Parts: sequence; C-alpha cells; structure tokens
Amino acid sequence: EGVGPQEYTLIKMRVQELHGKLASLAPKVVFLIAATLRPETMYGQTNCWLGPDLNYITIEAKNGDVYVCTKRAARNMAYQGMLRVENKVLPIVEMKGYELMGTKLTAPLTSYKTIYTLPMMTVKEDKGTGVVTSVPSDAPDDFAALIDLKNKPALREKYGITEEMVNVEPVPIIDVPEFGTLISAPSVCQMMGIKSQNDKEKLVEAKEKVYLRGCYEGTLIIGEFKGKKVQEIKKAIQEKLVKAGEAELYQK
Ligand code: A2H
Repeated sequence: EGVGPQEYTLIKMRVQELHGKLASLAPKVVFLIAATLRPETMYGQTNCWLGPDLNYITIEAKNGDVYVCTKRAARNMAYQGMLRVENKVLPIVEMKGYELMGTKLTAPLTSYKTIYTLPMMTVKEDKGTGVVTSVPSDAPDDFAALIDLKNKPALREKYGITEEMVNVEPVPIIDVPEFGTLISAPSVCQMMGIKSQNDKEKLVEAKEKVYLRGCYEGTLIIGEFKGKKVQEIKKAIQEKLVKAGEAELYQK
C-alpha cells in the first residue's frame, strides 16, 4: 500500500430496481458506492465490478441514502462522519457479491443509461469500498475482466450474467499522444498479449503504463472539459460530482 491516506472519490451508482435482499429497503434510494482515483474517467463507465464471494452490507448515509459496500469501508465511513448513526429503523442487509450480480445501475457522466454489476475475481476486500467502477478504455484490469466475460459463456452462466449485460464497448474519453487514435487500455492489452484477468503480472505492467500516460499526458476528449489536460480538470470534475450529490470524498 502507498504512503499516507489515499483520497478516493466515491461514485454513487443508483440501483434502478430494488430486488431480492434489497427489496426491504424501499422506498429508500440505494447506491452501490465505487471508490476511484480517476473521477475524470467516469465518462467511460461501462459496468460495475463486485467480488462475487465478498460480503457486502447496507448502511445509511447522512443524507438518508442507502449505500452498499464492505463492512470495513462502512466502519471507515462511520469514523469519517459520513453515516447516520442514530438510525434504528433501517434494516441492515448483508449479502454476498454474487447475490447482486446483474443489478441495473444509473451512474454519473457515462453515456450508458444503464450499466450492470458484473463479477471480477480480483476485487479486494481491503481496498476502497469493495465496489469498483469499470472504465475499460483506461483501466487494463477493467478491460481484461470485461473480455473474460465476453469470451466465456460458462463464466457468465455461473453468475447469471446475460450477453446483453456485457454488450458494452470501451468509450474513447482520453487522448494520449503516444497511443495516437487508439484507446489506451485495449491497445496496451493487445500489444502485451493480455487475454484475461488471470494475466496478473502483465496487467501490473500494463496498468502502470496506461495510468501514468493517462494521468500526465492525457487530454479529455468528451464532456464539458473537452480539450483540457487531465491534470488540470481532475479536481474540478470531482467537485462537480460532489456538488451534484453524485459522489462523496473518502479517505483511506
Ligand atoms: B480506478 P489503489 Cl480508469 N479491488 O478507478 C481492486 N481494485 C480496486 C478496488 C478493490 N477493492 N477498489 C478500487 N479499485 C481500483 C478507475 C481507474 C482506476 C482507471 C484507471 C486506473 C485506476 C476505473 N476502474 O486505478 O491501489 C479502482 O480503479 C489504478 C490505480 O487504491 C481505483 O481507481 O491506488 C484503484 O483501483 C485504486 O487503487
């Protein structure tokens, strides 16, 4: 882990219909909250990752919204004064990631009206919130996990994922000079022969390459900050999301 506390942006991904274990929470508004270091990439969200075997809980935020995340993240949020602790009415629901697969979500900034929760085996219990937003254009991990689901019907079936749910493509959102018109994560994965989320060592290398280039040389090619350097507008996008009630800040 890095030095000192990491500041994440928690992206609020609204659950469109409350089914199964989440049904008892109605009429509350329920969000999966994804921790990201790259709020400026939210234009390219195509889906949301959960660890199928991780445990998730629901908690009530200060504003009355219900959040889904790991217990560990909930504890950290409580320390950071983000939760409504006096609440005694709300049932706390506990569930496994696999029970939430295929949930329809509404996420900020992305052009996809609905995105789905999908399984990723490398989601860590002890990082962020255990909920990860997927930007396959700019994150090799996300790209690799998405092609696994596209290529492996048995993997989809195991978690009740339909072809429609993975019928998404990386969205070009950031221009990196070195990659020309190519989208960074897919092209680096292809150049390095990465075919699956199991190619772990190669993915570490790919991630570093794409991350550094995107952050330091990238220019946004979509949205209201189009034409601006990623470095210059990262904070502005984060603030805009927070102001709109679509994100919160979280230290860990
Ligand atoms: B980032 P750090 Cl486009 N398990 O968001 C695995 N990965 C997790 C996680 C967990 N529990 N929680 C967060 N993450 C991911 C976007 C993104 C991210 C892009 C490019 C790079 C990138 C879209 N996914 O991260 O180890 C999240 O993915 C590269 C570092 O705490 C989060 O930001 O520094 C990042 O890892 C946090 O990683």
